[in-house]
Amino acid sequence: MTVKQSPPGSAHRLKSMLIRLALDIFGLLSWDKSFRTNRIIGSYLLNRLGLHLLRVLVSHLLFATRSMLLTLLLAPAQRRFFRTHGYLVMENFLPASRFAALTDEIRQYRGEIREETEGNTLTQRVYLTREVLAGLPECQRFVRHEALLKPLRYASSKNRIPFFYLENIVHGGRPAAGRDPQKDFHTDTFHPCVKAWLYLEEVTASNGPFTLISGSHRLTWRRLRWEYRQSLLASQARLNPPAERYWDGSFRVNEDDIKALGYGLPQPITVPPNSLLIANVHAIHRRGDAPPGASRLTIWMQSRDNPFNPFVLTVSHSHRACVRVFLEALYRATHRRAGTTRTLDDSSGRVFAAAYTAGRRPAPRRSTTSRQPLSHRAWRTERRASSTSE
Ligand SMILES: O=C(O)CCC(=O)C(=O)O
Ligand SMILES: [Fe+2]
Repeated sequence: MTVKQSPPGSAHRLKSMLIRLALDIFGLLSWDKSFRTNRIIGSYLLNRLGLHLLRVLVSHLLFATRSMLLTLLLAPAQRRFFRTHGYLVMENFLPASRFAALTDEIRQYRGEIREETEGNTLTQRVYLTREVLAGLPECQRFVRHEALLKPLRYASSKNRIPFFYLENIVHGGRPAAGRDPQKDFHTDTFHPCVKAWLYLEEVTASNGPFTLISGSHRLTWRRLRWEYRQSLLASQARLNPPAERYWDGSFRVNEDDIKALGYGLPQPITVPPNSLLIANVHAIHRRGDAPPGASRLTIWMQSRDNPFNPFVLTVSHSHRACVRVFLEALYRATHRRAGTTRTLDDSSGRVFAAAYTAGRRPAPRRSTTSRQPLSHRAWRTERRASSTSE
C-alpha cells in the first residue's frame, strides 16, 4: 500500500508565502488599495516611512503626465474646469431626439437586472456587455459616441473605453438596513480615477445628487499630511478592523477633516435630464440623501486602470476582452439577479424595492466560488464591512 506524502510543512508554507508575497508586490504596483488584504500596503512600518504617500504622489504625477499627452481631447475651458474642480458637467449632452430615443429604449429594457444593497440603498445594474448591447441600438450608439469617449479618455488619462452600466439607485429600498456607506464623505481610492453618469432624469436635492467638494482631488500640503495620517490609522486598523467599511483604502472624511483640510462647502450636483457628469473620485464626495423610494436612473461609466502604468495607450483588444470577461463574471457573482422581465424605470425601481421588502426572502448568501450554474443563482449581495469596494 502506498501512502500519499503531503509536502513537508515548511516547504509548503514557504511556497504559499512566496505566492502571497508575489501577489502583494503585484498589488503594490497596481490599483490595489487594501490595507487589510495586502500586507505590504498595510504595513505600519512601511507607511510610517511614507509608502502610502509615495503611492499617492507617484500616481498623481503619472496621471498629470498622461493627461498632458491627451490634452487635445477636450476644449481648453472644460479642461481647466475639470482640473480645477475635479468634475465636469455637460448639459444637453445628446441631441434631444437621440436622448428621447435612448431613454425610451432603457425604460423599455427587459432582461437581466442585478441588484446590490449598500445599507438601505438598493442599486440595480445592467452591465452593458456586447450581448446586451446587441438588443439596445441606442445604447450601442451612445457607447461609441466620440463626444463622450474623448472627454472620458482625457479625464481618465487613458486611451481606453470605460465600462458601461444602466444603473438605478433606489434610496431606502431596503428600509430595515442601516445607513448607505456611499452617503458618507469619502475618497474612492489613493489615485485619480474617473466615474461618469449620463442622467436620464432630473437630479434634484430630493433624489440624492452626487455631492463633491470642489478642488478636493488636488494634492495640497494639508491633504498630504491627512493622507499620511490616514495610512497610519488604516495600517493600525488591520489588526483590529472597525465595523465600518471605508478604513480599508477608501478613506472616510468627517466634518472636522473637511474643515481642517481647508475645503469649501460640499456641492450637490443637481442637473436637468440629459446631463453628463464626469467626476474624479479621488476627490471627496458622497451620494446625497433622499427620502425612501426616491430613485435616480442613469447610464453609469467607470474607467479605472493601473495608476502606475505610465502609458496612455490601450493594451490589445484581446487583453481588454479578457478583462471584460473577468469583470462580467465578477459582476454576475456579486449582484443578485432581480428577474428577467422587469423594466428599469423609476416606478419599476420602486416595485423591485417593494418586492424585496414584502418579504421575498433572499436565498442565503453564497460564496462566489459556488459551482452552481449562473442561471440557477439568485441571491443578494450585501457588501460586508470588510469589502474593499468604495
Ligand atoms: O451614487 C453616487 O452619487 C455616488 C456614489 C459613490 O460614491 C461612487 O460611485 O463612488
Ligand atoms: Fe465613491
